[in-house]
Amino acid sequence: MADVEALRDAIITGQHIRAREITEAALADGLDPLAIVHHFMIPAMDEVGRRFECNEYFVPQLLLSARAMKAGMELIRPQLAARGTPPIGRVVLGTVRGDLHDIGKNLVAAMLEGGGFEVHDLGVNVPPETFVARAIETDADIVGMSALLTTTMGAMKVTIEAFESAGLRGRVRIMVGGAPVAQPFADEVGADGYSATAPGAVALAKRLIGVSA
Ligand code: B1M
Repeated sequence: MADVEALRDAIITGQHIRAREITEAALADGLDPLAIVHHFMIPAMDEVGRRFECNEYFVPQLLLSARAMKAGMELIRPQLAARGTPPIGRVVLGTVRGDLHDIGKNLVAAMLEGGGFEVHDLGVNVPPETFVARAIETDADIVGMSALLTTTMGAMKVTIEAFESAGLRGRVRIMVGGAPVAQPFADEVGADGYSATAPGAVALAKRLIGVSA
């Protein structure tokens, strides 16, 4: 029986091999992948953030914890995706220019895949023109942007303006998210929707393309 409680500690203390082993064992025991994410992984990263805020942790510890979270997510992701039905829409997703945070964005990608979307994940530090080019290339229905820094939120506005300049604004729905983003900001930059969470992003994406959740 997997000691899934220990996953939280493995992530907080940055033990990526242990995090992977526990996740593997938990999945083999039949634990719900989403429950693993929500009950153990996200709370672990919240604790890492808390320690960073009060100077108990510094950037190296953040990186180790992020690596441990990713090690577990690599196993969770295909299982979430496997739950899905045929694609109900295409999403181009990325973390905006200047921003290297990708844990939340990866979670959103996995949840969207699990929710039946075809996801084109552009990674981090994505320039506006790349969002536009990939949206055209993939004939995307939705573009999703993530930002974790107050200093990079502005890139969402610039990216939306790039879609306007390309004459695509009427064709593509745009959704935004990430810890510093909120509904008033989403309204201000002209996004079509905002979600505070990864599961919420799936419901929002469905709403944006007119599919009932
Ligand atoms: Co950074 N960092 N970081 N960091 N980091 C934060 C964000 C920070 C709040 C920490 C702090 O000071 N308290 C702070 C930002 C402060 C601010 O802007 N006001 C900060 C800072 C300052 C920095 C650096 C500048 C530090 C430095 O170098 N001095 C630097 C910036 C680098 C850059 O991006 N250019 C930096 C670097 C890093 C690491 C590389 C070390 C690492 C990232 C590793 C990685 O992602 N691969 C890191 C981490 C891990 C964090 C914290 C601790 C955790 C972030 C995280 O992964 N959370 C974070 C503190 C915190 O959040 N408590 C912090 C878990 C994740 C699941 O949540 O991403 O919010 P989140 O995603 C959620 C929702 O927001 C939503 O769904 C997810 C789950 O439900 N969501 C969406 C996200 N995207 C969405 C998109 C949607 C919809 C929903 O639609 C498209």
